[in-house]
Amino acid sequence: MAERKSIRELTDTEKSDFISAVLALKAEFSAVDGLSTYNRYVLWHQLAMFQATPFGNDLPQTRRNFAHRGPGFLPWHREFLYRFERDLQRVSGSPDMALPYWNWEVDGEQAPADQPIQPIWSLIGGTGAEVPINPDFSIFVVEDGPFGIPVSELSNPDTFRPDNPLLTLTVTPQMVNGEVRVSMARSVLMRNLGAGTPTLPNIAEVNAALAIPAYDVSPWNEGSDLTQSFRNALEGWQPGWPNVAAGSVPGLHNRVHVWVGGSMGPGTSPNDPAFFLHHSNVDRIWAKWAPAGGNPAFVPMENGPYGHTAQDPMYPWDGRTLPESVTVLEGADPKDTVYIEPASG
Ligand SMILES: [Cu+2]
Repeated sequence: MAERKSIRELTDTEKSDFISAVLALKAEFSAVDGLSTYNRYVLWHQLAMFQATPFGNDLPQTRRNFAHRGPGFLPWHREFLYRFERDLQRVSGSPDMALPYWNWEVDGEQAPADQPIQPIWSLIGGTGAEVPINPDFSIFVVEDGPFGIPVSELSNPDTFRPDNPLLTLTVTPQMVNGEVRVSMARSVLMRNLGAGTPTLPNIAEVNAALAIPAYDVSPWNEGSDLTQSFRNALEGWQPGWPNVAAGSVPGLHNRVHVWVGGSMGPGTSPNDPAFFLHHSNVDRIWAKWAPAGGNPAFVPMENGPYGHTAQDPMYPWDGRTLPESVTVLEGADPKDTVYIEPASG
């Protein structure tokens, strides 16, 4: 059983065990292709995000892909986290180790200037240091915490040896004759907290999503009606919702990615361990949601987009890309996950 707790409520031992297990996955390199177990999650997320469904040869920038912009968004990430958590348990030798969750809606109640100094950032390192690349462009390199690399080390060639577990993965996929080709490179963890959008979602916004009676609705994409699509509200493709006055800010889950910035922006966002803590909270919100008005817990049961319909296998666990097969409904199953709500707030 995996009892997922708020990062605010972990004991010091639970914190250090969790960080050690993540570092162990980053340091566990495949003898076949040199990828670490951790970076393989980065690769699969990027490849799932790169492929449009229904299939197409162009980048699915504004289209449903195998893991986002459709009803499969929540089941896909639930399966992804479940597998990551099993790997944490394996490397740590602790069968009860659980992924913590970052309840960012509590941080979203703080003044914007205080949001980047909440407990998560003392656990996994904070915002990055500015490194100008040219007069118009800077990167923000995380220097502190267990996953940081000091800027002074960036000029040291040893830093970029492929066996440095702290290096992040850059993945550039391309469609060549209907097949995905991938080139990979190494980078460092980057964050620019609060720069992309000034505040995290707050409790009222989460509650507004929880009040939506149905799981999802046709056309099963980023345009699904927010009075009928809990999934779309939580994923966050409709700017400003539920505060129309907020204008162009992205919605709940998406806003957290944008607010963290840096490595959390592109399809390789699992590079930042914040990804797993963020998605654990997204999954917790889903676990709290209950359909109302006689709506089923998951739709569509049939005739929906491939990879997003109940009995479809999910990429890459489709029996072809990887040998195992996991359907959307199997992904949606909470399995042994239990969320422990914080004692206060
Ligand atoms: Cu994702």
